[in-house]
Amino acid sequence: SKKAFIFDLDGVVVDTAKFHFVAWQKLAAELGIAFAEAENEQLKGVSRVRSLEKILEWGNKSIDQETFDRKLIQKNEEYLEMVETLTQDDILPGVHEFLLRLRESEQPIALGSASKNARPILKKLGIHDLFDAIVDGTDVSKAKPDPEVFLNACELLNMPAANAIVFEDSIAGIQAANNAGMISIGLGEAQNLSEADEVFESFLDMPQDYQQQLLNK
Ligand code: B16
Ligand code: MG
Repeated sequence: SKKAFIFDLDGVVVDTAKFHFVAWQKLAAELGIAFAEAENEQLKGVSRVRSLEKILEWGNKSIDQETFDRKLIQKNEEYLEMVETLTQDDILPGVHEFLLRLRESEQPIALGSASKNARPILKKLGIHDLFDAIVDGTDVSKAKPDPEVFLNACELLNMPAANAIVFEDSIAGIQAANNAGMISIGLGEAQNLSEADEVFESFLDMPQDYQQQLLNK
């Protein structure tokens, strides 16, 4: 039967976290705040505004609103310069094949991301048109673990939440899917994503019969 297949973007479809890392690290350095991989990890799935708030909290710094806004614009411009270099080769292993398989069996597909840059990124990757619905950071008011982003996606696909399967790499995203009553599938390390219904290191590690099972459910 038909299912709603909902994909997170960063960490599931493409590794843009490495670009966020470079841009945030530069911004943090300008503010005299230490920023390493561990900090970047904690910003996965977190909105742009909330990310800068967190960095300032970690550094015990405060800046005025104007500087805050300017820094965010600067960060995003640098991030987008790196996004410009993306090609189809940057799609994470197994994702493109899985998307094509879903299209072949006429399953509804949506994107559910916190990023405000989701549409241009999907276009750069050449897979924008494989999605029947896109819900991103420009469409929602409540961040993951709030289920808003995934519930909106289901609404656009005209599918009940109980029939949805969410692919996520962040803890907040898995919680958002669980809060929506959807099946949650984690991509990444099992120990980080213990709340997910199932975890795979990548789409390549998802057995063919498991994929088939999802399609038949
Ligand atoms: P932007 P996802 C999230 O994407 C990223 O994981 C997170 O690091 C980023 O801050 C957020 O998007 C906002 O992105 O600055 O492009 O609006 O994992 O929800 O697809
Ligand atoms: Mg993510």
